[in-house]
Amino acid sequence: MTERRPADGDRALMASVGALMYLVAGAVVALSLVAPGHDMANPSALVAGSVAGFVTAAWMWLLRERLPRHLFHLTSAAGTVMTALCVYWSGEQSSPYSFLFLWVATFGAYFFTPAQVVAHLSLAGAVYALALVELPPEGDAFEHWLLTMVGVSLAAAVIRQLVSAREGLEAAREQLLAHTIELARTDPLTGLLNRRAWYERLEEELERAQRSSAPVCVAMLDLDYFKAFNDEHGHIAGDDLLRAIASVWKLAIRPADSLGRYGGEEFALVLPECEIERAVEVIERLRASVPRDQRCSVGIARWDGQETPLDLVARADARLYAAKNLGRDRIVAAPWRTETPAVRGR
Ligand code: GH3
Ligand code: MG
Ligand code: MG
Repeated sequence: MTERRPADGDRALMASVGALMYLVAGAVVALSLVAPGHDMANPSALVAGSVAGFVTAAWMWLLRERLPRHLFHLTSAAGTVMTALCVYWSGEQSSPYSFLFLWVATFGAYFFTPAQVVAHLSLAGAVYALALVELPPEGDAFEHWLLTMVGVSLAAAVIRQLVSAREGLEAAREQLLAHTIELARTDPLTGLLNRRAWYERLEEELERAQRSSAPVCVAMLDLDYFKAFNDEHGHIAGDDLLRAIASVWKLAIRPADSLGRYGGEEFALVLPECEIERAVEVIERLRASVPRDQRCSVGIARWDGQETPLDLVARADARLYAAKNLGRDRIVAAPWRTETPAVRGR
């Protein structure tokens, strides 16, 4: 059984609920003392018990999320012992104070693991039995004990069930959210990052490079005369080719590189910690691996350390169009500030 570990928010909730329970318990005992028709065996001890309840409530409320986790086991156990003492001080085996064991059971069922709840209920059963044994006999003490323990155990089981149901729903919701986010970031045809997700990755890489001063290159890759391929082989074959290119390229790059489908038959690649010479080598490898002898043109730009991601993409894009204008099936890459772009054909 994995133990649930409450975050600070949970601890604040635990402390608030615990404080409220102590407050109500203190008030119940105080009210029962002033209510007519009840002769308590030890009213001064009950007054002390009630005050202890108020003081504990105030203390838990004031410290809230600063209370260490293990302390809630202590406050629960203390509540259990106080409840048994109140039953004892009332002088009656049939004392209604025993319903305060419900507090301990419900608190534990909501915040603790099932094994811990069983431990707390066992403590309640033991100290309650002790209180009943020490009190003057009156009717069937065992029946009181049994009814109370069955009642509080059932309440704990119901709450535990509700908590499990809620946890199941939360897990399903988180899974759905993760799946939705994944879908929103993925290109449905190729499974690559879509344009938005790729652009976010580029922003992250540039932020990282800003800190490390490492070089970053961006390549825009566009298939040549792809319309003609579609016209000749059909759109389905075109889709198949796009998928095949995506999977071949994905295998050919490093895990740190980010490949995305930028548009119809246009891909984008971020190469972190990569100088332009090595980027050209990588792209040559990608171009050589395209199936069905499909050609492509590529523009590569190295980040100048200052320009925005959009400007960097625009620069790589301008070089892609230069490659198209120079006759396609080539790379145009020029190091930062170099006037004449380096041109590499097949
Ligand atoms: P260029 O060399 O100038 O890039 O020529 P091109 O034909 O590749 O470029 P153009 O922009 O004229 O046409 C792009 C083609 O890409 C047209 C379109 O049918 C095809 N295309 C875009 N997206 C998809 C897709 O998802 N599946 C298929 N099969 N084809 C696509
Ligand atoms: Mg094209
Ligand atoms: Mg295009």
